[in-house]
Amino acid sequence: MLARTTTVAYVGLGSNLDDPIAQVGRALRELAGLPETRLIRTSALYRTAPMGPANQPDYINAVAELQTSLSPPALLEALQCLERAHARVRTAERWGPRTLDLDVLLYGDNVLEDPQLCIPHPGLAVRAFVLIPLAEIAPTLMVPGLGPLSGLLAALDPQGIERL
Ligand code: A4P
Ligand code: MG
Repeated sequence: MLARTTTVAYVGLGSNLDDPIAQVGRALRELAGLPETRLIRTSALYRTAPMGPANQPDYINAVAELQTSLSPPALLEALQCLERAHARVRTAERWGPRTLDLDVLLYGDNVLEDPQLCIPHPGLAVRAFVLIPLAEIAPTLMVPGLGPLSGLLAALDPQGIERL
């Protein structure tokens, strides 16, 4: 059998509604079940203060490392399918509460600038709730276009992030 090319991708998970710890735990198991994909590593869960509207519950965030032969759009589609299965209803409120948010943070060293799929994820460099769990599982990572993860992390305020 021919081996298919696989790429290491990182996915950010976030939830702040309907038992967020259970939502994220279930989503990690579901990532392990995606087609053409292996779940390589997962970070701990982190309780994080909300970015955006302050009148919403704290989030639970985590990051997963995948090895996948899904293309970037196919991976995004698979993640959105999982979001829908978690009864996520998109509202007009930017950065509002959600049962499950799955973001493609990185896909190998690819750089994509399509608004439908922007990689590295546009918020990556400035979000401690993404960089801290990412650094836990990939401390020596180079972020395409942005340099070493350790440098991004050093520039951030780690306040409001609690490792569970
Ligand atoms: N899209 C483009 N690039 C990507 C990518 N790399 N990964 C497009 C995933 N999606 C990507 O996403 C909107 C559109 O982005 C998608 O249709 C996709 O084609 P969405 O999930 O529907 O919308 P959203 O998540 O509500 O919007 P936004 O602005 O992306 O929100 P964020 O940035 O995800 O922020 N506070 C804490 N502490 N922890 C959090 O996890 N999350 C948010 C949401 C707010 N505050 C938070 C947290
Ligand atoms: Mg999202």
